[in-house]
Amino acid sequence: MRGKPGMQVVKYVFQPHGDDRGQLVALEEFRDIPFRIKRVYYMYDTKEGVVRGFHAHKKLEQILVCIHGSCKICLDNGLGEKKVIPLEKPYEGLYVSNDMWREMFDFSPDAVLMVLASELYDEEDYIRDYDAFLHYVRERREKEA
Ligand code: T46
Repeated sequence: MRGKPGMQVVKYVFQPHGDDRGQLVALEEFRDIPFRIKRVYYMYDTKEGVVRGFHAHKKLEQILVCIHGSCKICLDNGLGEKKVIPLEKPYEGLYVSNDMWREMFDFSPDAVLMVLASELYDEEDYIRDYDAFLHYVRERREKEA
C-alpha cells in the first residue's frame, strides 16, 4: 500500500535590494520564478470576511505574493491534506501548482495580492466543482501509480 503523498508547501523568499531609500524586489522568470510569466494580476480592496478562489487548475502554475497587507491561503491537494499559509511579507511568494484547490481569505483591508501566472487566462483550465476536483486528482493519481 502506498503511503500518503505528503503535501509540500513551497514558499520563495525573494532578495530585497535595500538601501537607505528603502526596498526593491525584482522577479525574473526562470531565475526568481520557476516558469515563464505569461500573466500578472492582482486583487485589492477585498471586502471584510470575503473568501475567494474555490477552484483548482488543470495546468496553471502560480506564485502568490501579498505585496501589501496580509491574507491567508488554504491549499488542499484533494488527497486528504490541507494547509493554511499566511502571506504577510512583500518579499515572500507562495508557489501554487496546478491540481491544488485554493481558497484565499482573511484579507487585511489594505491587502494587495499579486499573482504571477504561467498561462494566459483560460476558463477551460478551471475546476470549480469540489467533487469534480476530487475525482480529477484521484484519477490522475491512479494513472500515475
Ligand atoms: C487563482 C486565484 C489565486 C480575468 O478576466 N482575467 C484573469 O486573469 C483573472 C484571474 C480573472 N479574470 C476575471 C474573471 C472573473 O470575472 O476576473 C474576475 C474574478 O476572477 P475569479 O473569480 O476567478 O477570481 P478568484 O480570486 O476567485 O481567483 C483568482 C484566479 O482566477 C485563479 O486562477 O488561482 O485567483
